[in-house]
Amino acid sequence: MSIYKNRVEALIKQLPSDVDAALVSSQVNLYYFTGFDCDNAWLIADRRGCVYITDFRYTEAASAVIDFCDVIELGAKFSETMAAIKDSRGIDSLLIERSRVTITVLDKFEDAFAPAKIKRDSRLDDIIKVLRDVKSRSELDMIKAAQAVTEMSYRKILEFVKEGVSERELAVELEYIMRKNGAQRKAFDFIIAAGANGSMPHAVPTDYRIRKGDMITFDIGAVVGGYHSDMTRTVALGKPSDEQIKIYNTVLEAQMAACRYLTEGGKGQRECDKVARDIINKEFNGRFGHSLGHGVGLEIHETPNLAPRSEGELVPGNVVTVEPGIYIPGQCGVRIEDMVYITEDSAVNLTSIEKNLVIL
Ligand SMILES: [Mn+2]
Repeated sequence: MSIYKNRVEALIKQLPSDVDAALVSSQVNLYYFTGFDCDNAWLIADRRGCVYITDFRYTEAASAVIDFCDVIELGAKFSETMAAIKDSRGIDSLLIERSRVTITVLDKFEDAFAPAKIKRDSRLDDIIKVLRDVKSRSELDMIKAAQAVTEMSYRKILEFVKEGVSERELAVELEYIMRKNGAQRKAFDFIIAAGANGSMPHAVPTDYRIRKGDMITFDIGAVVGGYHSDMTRTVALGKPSDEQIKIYNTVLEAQMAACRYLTEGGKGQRECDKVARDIINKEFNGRFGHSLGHGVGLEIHETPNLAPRSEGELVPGNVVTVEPGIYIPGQCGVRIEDMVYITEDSAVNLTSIEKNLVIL
């Protein structure tokens, strides 16, 4: 597929002049550059092109998918295979993915490629990040497909929300529904938190049984074609208290204001976070303790971030979440999260589930 060849060429074009090659070894980035998912492979890209190395278990399948470079089978010794490639391509220095390589693996690379110099800086991570942050049309379509599965499944799971059902039962049922609706897998361990558990932003579903008067937060997502979706909704079972309604409407106001900032063409990452945070802090100071949003794509959490310390600007093609929350320890929590696609002078909300408080 030429999209993968184009991605590798974009990487090669950005190789710094003081290095001969890039060594991609993480599963997620190998998938990004080849379209082949493999947990034991390496892509070496230099100014002459690239070569993909994997072991016997995957060579046939990899060769069928990767049509723009040679697929080499790893020999009995990792270091011998790599040394032969280094010699034949004349590689004297190479970049690695600093943020993804363990010290054990680094030692293995240094041994296999000696005397070539392994550069330990983060330039390769930075190049790949910039490429991956901008979603192509086909990537956006995958994210939309993942969100469609999430929304279909969410509508279905609401039918199961009754007094006495546990968070865990809902989580298990939801995963089953999602898989039946076409999800490759769930995007992350669902957060389904009822009543007081809702005050923990990353609560793990428990055996707690839902009661009348609880608010229930669903933070859920699916994976389709390697791409993730991410959505949060909070609903009430039975009549909520005035305080719960006030908390909900404050989060909603903050969430919609941040979305409006983006649709009006705002690009500041810190500024977007601030729009939502200021609204919440006026009434519930300090109860919104995490950042506003994050990038979504081949991973559930990627750059760019919308946070108080973010420094950059969003660019067209970014997909970010907008997910403010209010958390009152021991009482309740509310979070509302949409995924938003950034365009030249606006933004498109990829989430279409109702945001006003739903009372079941
Ligand atoms: Mn999220």
